Amino acid sequence: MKTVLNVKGMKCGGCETTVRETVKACTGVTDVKPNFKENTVEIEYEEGKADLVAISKAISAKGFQVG
Ligand SMILES: [Cu+2]
Repeated sequence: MKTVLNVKGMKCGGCETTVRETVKACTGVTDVKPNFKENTVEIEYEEGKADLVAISKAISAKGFQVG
């Protein structure tokens, strides 16, 4: 499964790395592609294993705005 979240607050490649590592640490996530210029985070995940609400909360906890 693949989804794209709108994430505001990423300003550079370092922010992308923070988001990538944060999301990759979540259960069921197989790939993460953040794009700070477009304010998007593409997430590939295993359906039934990944919890998108938990992923969104993890991103928010790092200081970015999801939604
Ligand atoms: Cu940054």
